[in-house]
Amino acid sequence: MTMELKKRLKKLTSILSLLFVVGCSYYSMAGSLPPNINNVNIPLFINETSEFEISEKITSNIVDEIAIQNILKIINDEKNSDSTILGKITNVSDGPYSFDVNEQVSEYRFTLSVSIQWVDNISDKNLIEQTFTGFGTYSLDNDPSTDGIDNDNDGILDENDEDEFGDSRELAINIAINKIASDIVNSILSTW
Ligand SMILES: [Ca+2]
Ligand SMILES: [Ca+2]
Repeated sequence: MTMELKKRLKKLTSILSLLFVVGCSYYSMAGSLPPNINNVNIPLFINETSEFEISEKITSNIVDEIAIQNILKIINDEKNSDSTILGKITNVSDGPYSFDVNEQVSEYRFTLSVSIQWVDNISDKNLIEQTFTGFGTYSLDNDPSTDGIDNDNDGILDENDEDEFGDSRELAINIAINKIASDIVNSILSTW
């Protein structure tokens, strides 16, 4: 078996096991879903950082992730919603992360922190109150598909990883956002 084929199989296996875990948590826990919570309203997250357009990106990513997982109905009418997810982007850090032998920056890391409150609008209690952090790694000089960096930290590198392409900093931001969105959905799933 070639290395490339092995890597592809490894990736497929990890996707399948992820689906399995998500599937199990959905089916085994769906029975005890908080009975009064059937839908959620997700206003645009507050951005406390100077990173441009980050609230739009992360809010829509979380809305999409919840819709894809089909766990709660998303409604835009705040007054009639059973629950609300309030999000705040509390911190962005973006800078040198590692250096080569010549003390030149070899990797930059974009890190994003988002604090979330998932509020039960009937009891006014927080179902979740948690801060989530995600990061992506990138190089200023190279294309993510040839930079020798595992940008999304999934163990698959460069041309073997179909996720590593495009503008390097943009990719790192999207990786951080995707990680946070999927952690938030997992956190919601784990409450029932
Ligand atoms: Ca990777
Ligand atoms: Ca790469």
